[in-house]
Amino acid sequence: DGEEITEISNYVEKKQNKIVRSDLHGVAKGKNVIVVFLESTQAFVLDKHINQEEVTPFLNKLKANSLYFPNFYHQTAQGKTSDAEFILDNSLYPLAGGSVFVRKPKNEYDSLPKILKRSGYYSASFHGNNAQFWNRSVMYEALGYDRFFSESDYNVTEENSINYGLKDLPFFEQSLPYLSSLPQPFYAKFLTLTNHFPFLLDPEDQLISEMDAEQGLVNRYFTTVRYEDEAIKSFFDQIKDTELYKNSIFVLFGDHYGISKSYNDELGEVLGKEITVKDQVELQKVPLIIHIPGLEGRVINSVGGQIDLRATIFDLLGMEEKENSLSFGTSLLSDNHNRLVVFRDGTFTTDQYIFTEGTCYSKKTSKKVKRNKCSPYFNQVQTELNYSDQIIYGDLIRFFKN
Ligand code: GP9
Ligand code: MN
Repeated sequence: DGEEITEISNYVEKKQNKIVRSDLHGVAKGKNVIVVFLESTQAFVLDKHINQEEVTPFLNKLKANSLYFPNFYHQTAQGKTSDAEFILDNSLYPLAGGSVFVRKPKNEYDSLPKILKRSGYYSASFHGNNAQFWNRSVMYEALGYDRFFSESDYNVTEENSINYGLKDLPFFEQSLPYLSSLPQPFYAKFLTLTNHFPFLLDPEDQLISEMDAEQGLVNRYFTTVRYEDEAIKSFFDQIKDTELYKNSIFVLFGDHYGISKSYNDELGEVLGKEITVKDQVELQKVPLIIHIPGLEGRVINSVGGQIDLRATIFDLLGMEEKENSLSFGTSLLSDNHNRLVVFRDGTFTTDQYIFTEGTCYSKKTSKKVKRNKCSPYFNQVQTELNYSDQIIYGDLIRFFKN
């Protein structure tokens, strides 16, 4: 095990040392970190109109006043939301099968809550579903959360819930008093819920008219995203009235896709193009918006994935990923090295190429290109996935002490 750890930590260190500090390093030092998971929200909903109506009017405005990352991908597998949580908190890859939350909750982790705790941060997660779903109540112990506000902490009724639980609007409304009472600085994670398959909505929550395409599910998706957008707007409206606003940064990101590839024909109709194998990878882009009150908006084009979120947050807080743990993310704020986004199935993308299903594609032309454009990355892709698996299956973090 000793050898294994040395090999992995050498790899991680080499990767981390390539990074050059951005001018944004430390701009949010000491601030609260509020992360909002945008359930099943893919990037194509941003700036999208359905029957001349904006699908995400609030997020569109917010991203103009925020750090906005248009080349950001989800990297989840079967563990869906729980994978997104795992990746964010640990900067490791999810497992190829099942959910780490369910399969490895007894491991030792050096997670975001734990690392931030060493800098005096309190941490809490907020979610309107029951505490046992995805084994959260158990896994959150291992991840070091101080408090989990779940279904039993909310007033959940027939009227204010749908599908998996509390609707997003009452969820944020009822969460705010809890949030205001947390010791500061804190890391708070909000998991939204309403925009979840099969995208059900009560008539009063339908704020735009449904599209009239072939598939009801695809039609409904845009209306539940519109509702989610409204809930986030109300959250911001409420928090802006409190002291918390200027003492916090807000990280909003999509946890995974909402429309699976079985609906590609219908989705293609809405997006006005036939969805190719290469497009299928591009559809895994999810929104990433980091709002820092007082900081001017900026588009950051770095190609990256959820595994890079933690390092990016550390960068803003003036901390460094490399001081911490065995992890694979690098800050998205510095775009001056060869960035690579690895997906669980071995698919990967750089700023120029996509490799999927055994074929290399140019992002610019969408055409197939020679394999040697992609082959220089093959090794790194397999190495990272293997190392990550070794860490999880071998419970290696328990041996890694800085
Ligand atoms: C359920 C919520 C949704 O608590 O996290 O889970 P998902 O199906 O998206 O993984
Ligand atoms: Mn989810």
